[in-house]
Amino acid sequence: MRVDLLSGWLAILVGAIGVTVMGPAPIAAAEPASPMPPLQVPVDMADGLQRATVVLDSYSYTPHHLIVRAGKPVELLLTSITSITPHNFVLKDEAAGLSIERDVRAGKTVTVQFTPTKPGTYSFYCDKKLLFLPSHRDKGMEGTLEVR
Ligand SMILES: [Cu+2]
Repeated sequence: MRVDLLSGWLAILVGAIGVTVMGPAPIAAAEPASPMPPLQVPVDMADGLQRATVVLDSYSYTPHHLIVRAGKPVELLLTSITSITPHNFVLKDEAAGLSIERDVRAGKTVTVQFTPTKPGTYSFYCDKKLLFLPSHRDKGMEGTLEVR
């Protein structure tokens, strides 16, 4: 009886080790798939504008992190690639003098110009939503404007 009991425990032990060895490797905090690096917005030599195109999709901005210089005008071409869903671009920070809210209908491109004066990190986002549903911002449609 004692031998049976012992071999039973051994079987369980071996089984447990087997599972540990054979099981899938533990996945440590999965990183997001190839995150896009911040875009240092180039200055157009012809007109001095810091110009970039930002693609709006459901529910994202690409690139979602832009770096610009303070005191120089910025021009963003907001290009929607959706076929139905309207989006917008909201960038507001009273202390920094930023107050932009522009609708971007499906498939359209609109241009916004502004001159950031105060270095800092500001969020832009889409606040569109359907009744009772989370806003697009809640679904991840958000980005960062870094003013240096
Ligand atoms: Cu949206």
